[in-house]
Amino acid sequence: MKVAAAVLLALVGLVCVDANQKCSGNPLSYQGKRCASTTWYADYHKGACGCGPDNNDNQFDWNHSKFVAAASQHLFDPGLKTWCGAQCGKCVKLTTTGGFVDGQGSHVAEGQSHVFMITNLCPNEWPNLSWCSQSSQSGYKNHYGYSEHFDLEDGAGQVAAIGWKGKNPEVTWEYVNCDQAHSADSRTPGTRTEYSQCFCSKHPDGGK
Ligand SMILES: *[C@@H]1O[C@H](CO)[C@@H](O)[C@H](O)[C@H]1NC(C)=O
Ligand SMILES: CC(=O)N[C@H]1CO[C@H](CO)[C@@H](O)[C@@H]1O
Repeated sequence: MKVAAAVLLALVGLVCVDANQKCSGNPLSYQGKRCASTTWYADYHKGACGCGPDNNDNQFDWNHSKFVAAASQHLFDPGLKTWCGAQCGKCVKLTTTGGFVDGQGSHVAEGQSHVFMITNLCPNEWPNLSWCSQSSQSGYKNHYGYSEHFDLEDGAGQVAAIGWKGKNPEVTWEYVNCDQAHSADSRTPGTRTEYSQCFCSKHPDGGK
């Protein structure tokens, strides 16, 4: 009986640690795909891919209102560039796992997919340290164990409209073709229609 009780307690303990996170393993994954954490933000700056006019820090309208995201540093640029990162203008399909981080979000039904273009960096610095602190010192994980993070722009309520705002759903992520995604859902920017306007599409080395 004692052994059974101990086993039961151990199992309950295991289940409770990450009760609401569906991803597991190292790196965290779910059904064979890599996992990431998500949050939302809204700002009026053109961001680290230069998606605004050359002469000021405004955004293009689409950079404010479409499905765009700030990626954590190692994803944004493996060489740790903070401007015109290698992944500027790439698109990621995010699919909810049904999981979330305890105390940092709430349940979103599993299997909802939307495609976001990377147009910004979520830097590894205050106030972004809990979500975007992946570095060699942290074992390339943020505080909640994820190797990648996407901060989703909600400048026009587009994250609220899909029911993700403030719920910060855990997702799986994979690269997809932006233009195909844009054809299927114009809330995803296209590379020819939209990303081609960004400074970093014209000067991928940052114009130096
Ligand atoms: C990162 O910091 C900016 C402010 O500099 C804030 O708007 C944004 O919500 C933060 N994102 C995360 C994921 O911490
Ligand atoms: C809401 C918003 O940020 N709109 C800006 C989008 O970008 C254009 C072009 O820079 C600006 O004129 C808008 O103010």
